[in-house]
Amino acid sequence: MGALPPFESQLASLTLAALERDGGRSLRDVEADFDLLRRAVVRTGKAATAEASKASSFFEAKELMEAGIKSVEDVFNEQREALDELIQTVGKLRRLPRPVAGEPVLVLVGMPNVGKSSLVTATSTGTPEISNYPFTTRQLKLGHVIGVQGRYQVMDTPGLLARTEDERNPMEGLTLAAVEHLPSAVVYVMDLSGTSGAQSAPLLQLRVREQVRERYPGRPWLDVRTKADLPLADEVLPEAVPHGTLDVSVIDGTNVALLKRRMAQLVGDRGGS
Ligand SMILES: Nc1nc2c(ncn2[C@@H]2O[C@H](COP(=O)(O)OP(=O)(O)OP(=O)(O)O)[C@@H](O)[C@H]2O)c(=O)[nH]1
Ligand SMILES: [Mg+2]
Repeated sequence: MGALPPFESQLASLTLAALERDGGRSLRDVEADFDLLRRAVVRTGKAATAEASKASSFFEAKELMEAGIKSVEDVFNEQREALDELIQTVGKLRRLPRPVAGEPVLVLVGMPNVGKSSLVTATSTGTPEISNYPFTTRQLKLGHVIGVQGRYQVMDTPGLLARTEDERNPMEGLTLAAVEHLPSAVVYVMDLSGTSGAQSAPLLQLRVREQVRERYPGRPWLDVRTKADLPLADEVLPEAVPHGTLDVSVIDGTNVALLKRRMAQLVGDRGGS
């Protein structure tokens, strides 16, 4: 998979690992079986050609050729399962939803339960085609939006947790791979009301924001505080809220229209990064 672009390569690895986990065979084994089939076909063909070249008459050569073709067919049919299995595995990879090459991707990054998916629903023009990836119950979703300045894609990601890079699970890795490798802009989604659960406590969300921001300093970035219909949690001092954060609520509609415009601007204004 070395020939694939980095994001697609990571997507393929995750999917293959998931197929194996679900009782399928590894791509390496499927490829090894197919290689055995290929070698057997070539070997049989060569042997038949060598036999036919010894023929002393046209008719004998023709008979040997027909027998040779039959033996190649027999070898192929004996092991054709290996080819079917390879075709099936390739088909699964082909059907994976992939971001459209070159089209900007707006990645919603944030901790679990902070309101990322609600924002996607509230800001999408029409119904985005949401495609689910098969490797997890926590899905990475990709929707297409027709914005004022053209098409762009919205990636609704499962939450990032507060932990070091080496502790991250594959889904978190894929979210970050999207930010790193795709022509992306980041909407960092925070719920500072303290109602997203202990795992997504406001101060942890601010810490994860710093971590991701430092890692991708060049990405176009928008900070959004969701659930703005609720007050800030006691532990969050107003000055701790990042400068320029947009307060949004999907419950009372606060700044939803403005957010749509800011999102479109963000993908239109990628500065080639
Ligand atoms: N009060 C209030 N609740 C909200 C708002 N937006 C989302 N919620 C609630 O917050 C909860 C989580 O919202 P989701 O949009 O599923 O959050 P998420 O970040 O996609 O969650 P995961 O995908 O599980 O990480 C839901 O119960 C929503 O109803 C808001 O603006 N105000
Ligand atoms: Mg969600």
